[in-house]
Amino acid sequence: MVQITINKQQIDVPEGTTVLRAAEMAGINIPHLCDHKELTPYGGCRLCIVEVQGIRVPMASCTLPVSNGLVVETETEALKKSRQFVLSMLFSERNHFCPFCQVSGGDCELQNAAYHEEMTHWPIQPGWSDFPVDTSHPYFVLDNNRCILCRRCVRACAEMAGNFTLSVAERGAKSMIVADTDIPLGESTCIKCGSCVQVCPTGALIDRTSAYQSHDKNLQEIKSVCVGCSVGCSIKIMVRDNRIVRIEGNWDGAVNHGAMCEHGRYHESNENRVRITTPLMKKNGKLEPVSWDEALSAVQEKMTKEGVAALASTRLSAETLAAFKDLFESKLHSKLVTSIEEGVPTAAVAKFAETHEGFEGKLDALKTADTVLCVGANVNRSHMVAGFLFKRNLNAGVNLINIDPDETSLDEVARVALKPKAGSDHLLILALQAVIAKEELERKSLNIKDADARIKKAIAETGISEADLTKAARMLAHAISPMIVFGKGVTAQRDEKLIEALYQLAVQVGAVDGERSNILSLKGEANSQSAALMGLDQPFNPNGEKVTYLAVGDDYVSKKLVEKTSKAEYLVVQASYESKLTEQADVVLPVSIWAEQEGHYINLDGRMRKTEKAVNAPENVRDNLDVLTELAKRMKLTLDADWKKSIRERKSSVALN
Ligand SMILES: Nc1nc2c(c(=O)[nH]1)N[C@H]1C(S)=C(S)[C@@H](COP(=O)(O)OP(=O)(O)OC[C@H]3O[C@@H](n4cnc5c(=O)[nH]c(N)nc54)[C@H](O)[C@@H]3O)O[C@H]1N2
Ligand SMILES: Nc1nc2c(c(=O)[nH]1)N[C@H]1C(S)=C(S)[C@@H](COP(=O)(O)OP(=O)(O)OC[C@H]3O[C@@H](n4cnc5c(=O)[nH]c(N)nc54)[C@H](O)[C@@H]3O)O[C@H]1N2
Ligand code: SF4
Ligand code: SF4
Ligand code: SF4
Ligand code: FES
Ligand SMILES: [Mo]
Repeated sequence: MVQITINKQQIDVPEGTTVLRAAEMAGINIPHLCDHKELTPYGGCRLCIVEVQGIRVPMASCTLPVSNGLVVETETEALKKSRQFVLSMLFSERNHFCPFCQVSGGDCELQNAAYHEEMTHWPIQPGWSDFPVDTSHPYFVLDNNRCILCRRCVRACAEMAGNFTLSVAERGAKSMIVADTDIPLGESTCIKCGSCVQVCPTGALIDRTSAYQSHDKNLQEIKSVCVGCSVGCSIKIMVRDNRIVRIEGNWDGAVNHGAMCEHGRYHESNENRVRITTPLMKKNGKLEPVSWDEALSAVQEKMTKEGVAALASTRLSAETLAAFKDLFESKLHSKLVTSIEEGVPTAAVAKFAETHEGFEGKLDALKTADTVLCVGANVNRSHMVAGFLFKRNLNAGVNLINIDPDETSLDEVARVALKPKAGSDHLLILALQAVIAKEELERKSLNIKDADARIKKAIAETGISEADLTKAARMLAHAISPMIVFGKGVTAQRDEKLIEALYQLAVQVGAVDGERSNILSLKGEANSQSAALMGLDQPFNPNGEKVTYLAVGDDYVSKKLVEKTSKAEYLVVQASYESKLTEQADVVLPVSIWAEQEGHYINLDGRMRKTEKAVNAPENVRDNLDVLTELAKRMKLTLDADWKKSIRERKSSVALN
């Protein structure tokens, strides 16, 4: 700890803290623009200047590390004058005619800083010239005329998203934010995560969908968790008049620290499917609106008499999944009770966990890994924020080894891309182990006796050359902090032995060692892990049962599911949106979407968190859990499942916390 004095207040802060952050810890706000707590200090705007005893010139506090006995003043008359000058320069350089700007009036950090310094105008002639406005991006506009060159966006793109799309072109007053080699943003390598927009302190990066809709102070801010995938990013849902205006990453989120992906930030709030707003029943071959009473009576009558095959979405809350399991499995004794994922991303891992409880590690390990082995997981498409965690370090020398039969965009950033024949992963992993053993690079010996045979077999059957195999094996074995992640390319093989081989490889190279457990499967949807723990992971083959009950909620449905249920004798679909599935249903029960309900979720590395209700559902739409409870009640059944108990029925592959 280091002791410093800020505005006569003595405080103890950890070594390495900047004066700006130290002041913040003591509740003292030093005005700043280019600095952001989740980004590397840059020291460009000079607004954060402070007076340091013994030093003649003011110092930028955002790049000044604390040292013992440092005495700092943050609010003197001289500093105020200097800050007014700094701001005057910024305002006069480009077009800052605030009344025309969407962030003016509360959402602009530049304007707010000026008010803080009690400025009403700036005394310098504006001398701006025209800068380009880039409107080519689907989600935001870049207006360089409002840019103050703080480079927060450049740093966010690199340090949050690991995407390195943005940079500064030209020099001095002509400097400009550009994408790639100065091409339109909409045609660039941008992956549309929106991190740059979230950090921009001015109106230079403007969100298209929420522009001119309201100032932040008039928006309700509901802290919740994204249900876009199993990463489970912490979010803030910004709401006005029962409508989601915008979704932002929560800076305090333990998983994502503010970052989000396109799917979570934009898709989850900009829905274009058609909402179902009333119960429907098939009459003379056509779906017609009916009352809840009529719909539920019809369903209840069928379910009491006939066997039911039941399937639930893994986007539903743990409370709903537990009630679903209780109703169909415990109370109605249905033979087939499963989830929409059919255990494809989880069943093999859950099986392995029976003998290796809690063998999986935490996402955070990706942030410090020096070598990442990615097997059958396209983190450029699914679980994007998990990908961000190591892609940010690519420029710092992190090695990526990607194993995927298909060419994917992940190959572009991989040091080694192995393209084995689909389904040959087991042979390949065994061969990687063999090479590491043969070259005596093992951290822990696996006592491999058949190394040569393994290598020979893999070369013959996976299509991987000996040179590539050796290169990948050496890279992984030489890592100081290796991490293995795997996805559906692996788990869809439903082979517990393949999971075991990956685990052994992790042990062999020191990714798993004592407390360290740097191996992680990425799982599927938001509540993939809850469904797995409740044993909702059987393949869905509903032949034989008379009634099929699909609680899909607001999930997308695959063609496969539509086909599998096309011959159902009696099909009940509990859904929020119209689809081919609801078209073929006998009864459709309209239910709330993710933002209209609350409940618990377990993310891919075992974090248990609650999502909050942010908006009200349409009038005649009911909560997913309520529909199941009501159905049970009509059948004189009482649902008594406790989700916290239901998730303890099996050993978990990840530690729950
Ligand atoms: N944005 C977004 N995120 C999502 C989803 C979404 O729809 N959108 N969906 C969620 C869901 S439901 C799921 S299940 C997960 C899926 O997430 P992942 O588990 O990452 O699955 P995929 O993205 O399909 O990537 C699987 C990769 O495995 C490769 N592969 C196929 N066969 C083999 C093989 O035999 N061996 C190896 N090594 N690789 C193989 C495929 O080419 C593909 O690139 O993502 C979740 N996350
Ligand atoms: N054999 C086999 N069976 C499986 C799986 C498998 O890999 N193999 N996977 C299992 C898993 S993990 C799951 S989740 C299920 C369903 O998994 P899949 O069968 O893989 O279905 P999806 O591709 O996730 O999505 C269903 C449909 O919704 C559409 N869709 C998804 N997201 C969007 C979107 O954001 N916008 C629009 N407009 N359309 C979208 C897709 O185009 C697709 O047609 O199947 C499970 N069953
Ligand atoms: S949206 Fe994301 S990837 Fe695109 S420029 Fe902004 S930070 Fe970079
Ligand atoms: S676009 Fe915004 S975040 Fe980027 S440099 Fe300009 S003002 Fe800063
Ligand atoms: S990574 Fe997953 S949880 Fe995070 S924002 Fe994207 S979809 Fe949502
Ligand atoms: S905040 Fe310190 S120089 Fe910009
Ligand atoms: Mo999935």
